[in-house]
Amino acid sequence: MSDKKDIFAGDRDGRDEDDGPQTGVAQKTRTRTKRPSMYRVLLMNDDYTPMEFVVELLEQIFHKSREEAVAVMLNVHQSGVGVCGVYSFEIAETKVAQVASIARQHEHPLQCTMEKA
Ligand code: TYC
Repeated sequence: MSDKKDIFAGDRDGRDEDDGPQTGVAQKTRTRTKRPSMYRVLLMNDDYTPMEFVVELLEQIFHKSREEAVAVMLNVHQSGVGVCGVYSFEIAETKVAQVASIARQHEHPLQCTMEKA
């Protein structure tokens, strides 16, 4: 090597070496995931909607077996209200809207609502 001064002496890789401690606050952000709130979808009794219509709706929209659908329908018929299922907000909202739409198409007064579980 020549006698010129080597300006990179001791720091060829550019990494922090012995210039004292690196300072700062070590930070790590924690992403908090929340479980979604759940909602009960409720069916109301009325005097006009046919039992068979309610049973078919419970099979089609709420994926109940025939036996479960009959049991839920009879429970609503006898007690005035019953739970069709428990879902996340968006799914519950969609089910309520589907029931309202089908009931309206058939001109039945069937009412369906949702409440926080
Ligand atoms: N009460 C209705 C009838 O006697 C049947 C019915 C059941 C209606 C459940 C609505 O959510 C309901 N035809």
